[in-house]
Amino acid sequence: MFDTVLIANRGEIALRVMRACKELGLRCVAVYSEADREAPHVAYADAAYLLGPAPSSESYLSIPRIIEVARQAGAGAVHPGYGFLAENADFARAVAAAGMVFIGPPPEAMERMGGKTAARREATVAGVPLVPGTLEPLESLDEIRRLGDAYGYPIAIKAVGGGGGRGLRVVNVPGEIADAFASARREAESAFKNTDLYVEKYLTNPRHIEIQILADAHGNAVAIGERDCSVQRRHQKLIEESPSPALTAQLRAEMCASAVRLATSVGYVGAGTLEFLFEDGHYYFLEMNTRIQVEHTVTEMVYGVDLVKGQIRVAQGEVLWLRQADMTPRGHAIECRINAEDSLANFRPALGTVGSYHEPTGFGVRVESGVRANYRIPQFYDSLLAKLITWGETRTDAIGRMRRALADYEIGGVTTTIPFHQAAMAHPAFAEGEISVNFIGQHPDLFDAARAFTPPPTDPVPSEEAIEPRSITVEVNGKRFGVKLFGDLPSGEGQPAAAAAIPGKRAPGKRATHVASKVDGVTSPIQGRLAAVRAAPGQAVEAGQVLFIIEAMKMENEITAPHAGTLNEVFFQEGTTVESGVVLATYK
Ligand code: MV4
Repeated sequence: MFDTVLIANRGEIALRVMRACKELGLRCVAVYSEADREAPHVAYADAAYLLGPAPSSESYLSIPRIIEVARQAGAGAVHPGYGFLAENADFARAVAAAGMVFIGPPPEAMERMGGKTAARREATVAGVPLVPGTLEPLESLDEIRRLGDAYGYPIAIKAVGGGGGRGLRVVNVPGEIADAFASARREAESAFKNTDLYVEKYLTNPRHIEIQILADAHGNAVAIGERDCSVQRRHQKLIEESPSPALTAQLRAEMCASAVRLATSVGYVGAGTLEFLFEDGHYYFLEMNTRIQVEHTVTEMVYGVDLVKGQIRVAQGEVLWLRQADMTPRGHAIECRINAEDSLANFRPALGTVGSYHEPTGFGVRVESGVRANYRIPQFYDSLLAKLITWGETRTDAIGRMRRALADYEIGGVTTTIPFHQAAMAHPAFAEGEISVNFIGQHPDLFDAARAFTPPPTDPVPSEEAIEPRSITVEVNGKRFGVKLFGDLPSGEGQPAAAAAIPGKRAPGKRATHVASKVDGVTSPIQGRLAAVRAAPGQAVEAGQVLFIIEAMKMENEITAPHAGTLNEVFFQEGTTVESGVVLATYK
């Protein structure tokens, strides 16, 4: 199977995936845009590659470049995270065509659940309840009028290619149909290049409840409970929790069984989420997200399952190790999304540099962060800085812990959603579990409370002075290297004597980067591909013994031990491309 995973993403999810890889003994390769050179996910990886000059999302969306880097890095698998290419069937196919494993569902399953009406047809076949509505694209305004009469108003006109509320129009009376239809079509055309529309009965005050599933490649699947994600603003979720305050054990079991039936019937493999609306004790399938989601963390806390490791393990072909009967919730978990946004200005994105930064800690507190102290937030990506998750024996306990953790969270220099969350956690309706997709709109007093929680603005803390030895970062042919400098560069002319580097491993205090002159090791004199590695940590070697073979310009070059001794670390695997001057191995 694979031993190296390329993570085609950034921010907190890239770090989350890399932690899972490391725990499974897998090497992780990061990719980054120019805007992300200083990003934490780059420093945490075992190796990191520059994708290209585009600072925007473009870099992370370039399928050919990511495949090229994966090859170059010797990756055997690619994890897409969420967003970017995670639900792109062409990307999954390109990864497979390059001989690598896509850590996600088969592209066919992605496509079967991709279109909204296609997913509705699959749900019908699997016997999963749907909001009353059409299964095929609409033909005429008359058809919509007939449907409105049949379901009763309001009705929703939705785009087949839709998502995030785009292409959704609510129709309250028949007279609004023509305009709503035209406007939904225009939005669908520009947003998804697909003008197909369909109609559903519109539920006016539903909850958003979703079911997590994990399926293996052998036809087994489990549902790992639900998440209530009702608290959202403009289709951006802000607070998620598990279990839902609205579900009984009976309804949970029914929804879980529905989700497993639907996932298995489309040949789903990996982690996935089935979204439902929930109103008046009834649940209705909406759509499926064929990826790991931001809020997977609350499920992990309550069910004791590592979902990202789960994704990797089923991608390795493992038979599912979880049994549905064991999937019972324990306690309660809540996630607050910590965004760089001003909740008092309509959640407008806030730019800036994180100055001081202190995460809350203690029992039942989890932080999944993509930032650090003295970090300039690139403006090109979404505003999610971190996720704060608390667990408690009860929902009340989890809320109390969240209030404490939010108060302990210090993020200097940027406006965040922390005051909004403090207000939400203190709100009596939230305490009662009285939430729906309209929660924020129904409680304008949330913003008065958030104002009271807003700290006075802080100045960004200037970056710390570099401490001795000096660490610098160099990029060679688009590959990132950490170089540790002892002493000064010779002034003016030329380079320091054979400055050597190894990629990645940049955890503070245990850096594995060295200058050749100070290192007792084996250095590569050339750039090329490691055709053979005949060295292992702890191995006794003799002077002149061949330790590596590097293929360069179609020639094989033997790299030998400079003296007898015992090897300490060997930094590269066969197939890796190494640069000239890189330390390949060290002596004890
Ligand atoms: C609905 C609905 C009520 N009835 N469909 C909005 C985004 C899209 N993914 C589904 N959405 C909705 N579809 C029917 N038939 C209400 C919403 C909705 C919503 C759904 C989930 C989470 C937040 C929401 C906020 C507003 C509206």
